Amino acid sequence: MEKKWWHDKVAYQIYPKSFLDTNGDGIGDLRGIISKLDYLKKLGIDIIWLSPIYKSPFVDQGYDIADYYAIAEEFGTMEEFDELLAEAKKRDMHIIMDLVINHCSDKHEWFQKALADPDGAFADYFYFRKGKNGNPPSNYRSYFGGNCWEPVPGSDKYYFHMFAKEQPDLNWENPKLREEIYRMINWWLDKGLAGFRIDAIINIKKDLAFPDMEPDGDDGLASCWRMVENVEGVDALLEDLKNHTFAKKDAFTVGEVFNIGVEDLPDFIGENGHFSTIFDFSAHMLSDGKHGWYDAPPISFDAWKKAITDSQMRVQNVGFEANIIENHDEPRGVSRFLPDYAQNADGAKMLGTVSVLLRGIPFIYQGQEIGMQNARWNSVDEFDDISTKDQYRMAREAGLSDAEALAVCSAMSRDNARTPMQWKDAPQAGFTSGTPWLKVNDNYPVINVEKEEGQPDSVLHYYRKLIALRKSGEYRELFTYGKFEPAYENADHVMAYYRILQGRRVLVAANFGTDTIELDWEVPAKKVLLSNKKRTNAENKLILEKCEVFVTECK
Ligand code: TEU
Ligand code: CA
Repeated sequence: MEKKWWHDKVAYQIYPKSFLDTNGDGIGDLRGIISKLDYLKKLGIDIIWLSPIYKSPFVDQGYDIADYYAIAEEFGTMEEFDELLAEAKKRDMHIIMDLVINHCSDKHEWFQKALADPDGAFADYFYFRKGKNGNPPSNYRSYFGGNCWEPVPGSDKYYFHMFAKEQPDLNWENPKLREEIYRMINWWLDKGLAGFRIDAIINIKKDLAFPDMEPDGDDGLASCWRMVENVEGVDALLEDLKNHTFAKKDAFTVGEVFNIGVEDLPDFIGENGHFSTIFDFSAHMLSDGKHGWYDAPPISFDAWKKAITDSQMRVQNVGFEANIIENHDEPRGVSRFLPDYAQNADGAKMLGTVSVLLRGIPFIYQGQEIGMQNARWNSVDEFDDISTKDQYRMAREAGLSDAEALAVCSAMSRDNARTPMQWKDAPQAGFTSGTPWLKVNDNYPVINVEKEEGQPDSVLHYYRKLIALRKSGEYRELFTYGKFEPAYENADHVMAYYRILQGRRVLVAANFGTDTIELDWEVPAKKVLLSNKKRTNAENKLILEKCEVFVTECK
């Protein structure tokens, strides 16, 4: 396999709006990010992914872009962005941006021009279609609820949007549109960007006949993503995109791709795949409800273990996936994947170890490194997220009480990950001197960076050691290229695996249960490399206390 510059890197996702506010307006900003580069460097981060910072009306928190060439005023200026790039480079760190090109904002100049002339050239940057017998062109439900087709005022046409109605989908069949997008991508790469995280990219290929589909809800609509699943031809678009942009710059790209079949993996992340890597969402998809969050199934330990193990086995002969336990669309991993008794510092370390040492590119989401958890939500009015509001409405329509719908949203809301970063035990967790745009998690006096800096056994100190181990001279190659092999597969409550390279073997073993576990070694251990319980010696047996994880080199 040809080695790539990004194979052995560790990435960190920043959600700029909630990271650090330096001017008291309650919104995180670029200055805040610049001031924390040393913090991230010390953590061991190489690549920083910024969620969107482009000019936007923020209907979907910047995933609705009004100008691809401008920085949102809320976050700062282009000069500050250039400074961020330069400061990152000085520290040998790479910046990647979010690339949201399936759709733009309805405030984008292209869409405004399309509205002004629904039969003109700019309408063809989007999907403008006539209705059918007084109805929209098809019966698709958007991701955020309601029909995907919105009437174009003053015309008999509708425009298509898979997300909010303020996020019209871009017409990738139009070569003019593609050219504009490629020019924009190259403009950012020329500035010195290392690459992109690419949003909702599988959605760019539509079935241009927009056929009606069998409804899958009481609203008579069918989930729009089923149309995307049924259509062929996305590969050609993705290759065109890559060849006109990323390939020429050796850029690192991570695709947000759901639901591709194992047979498609080589096309996506093989040696000459469309992307460098794609996120592994297999554990997260375990809580996909049939209709929404209100019927999301709980995740059992065994299902979680199987999802991760299967995914590692599937991917390792093809390429690299990007491993996450959470991101800005998902609840906090500690609250979601750990049983109640493990939702503490030991559990956070255990989950982090299992995730970061998998084969693939680890992505750490802001606050994960201090063990941040879901917030307690007292009323639906406390949520800001467009998707959460829609899910609350759906839950109520399905017959859940206010309290039940609130409980569902509290468990699944995207705002759980978007509460401000907890820097210290000070008003608003040290995130802002003003009023934060979204409330701070009540647990900030206990979980915060400053406090954990002062505690040698904190989650933060542990994450530093964990990443340092992964990147250490002695183990870097093994953790990057070593094969993944499941270990102690039949032991209840145990998640364990080996990483193996050229006859060397490291074991990662964790006990997610409540009782101490004693097992005969499959392969005896010789040296403990990392432990969340201060274990330094390998015993005669494999012994794991409740919530214990350790990493050992085997004989
Ligand atoms: O997410 C795409 C996506 O499929 C998610 O919308 C998912 O269905 C949703 O989060 C469930 O609540 C990307 C971004 O990560 C997300 O933040 C954006 O809202 C979305 O695209 C639209 O740009
Ligand atoms: Ca600010």
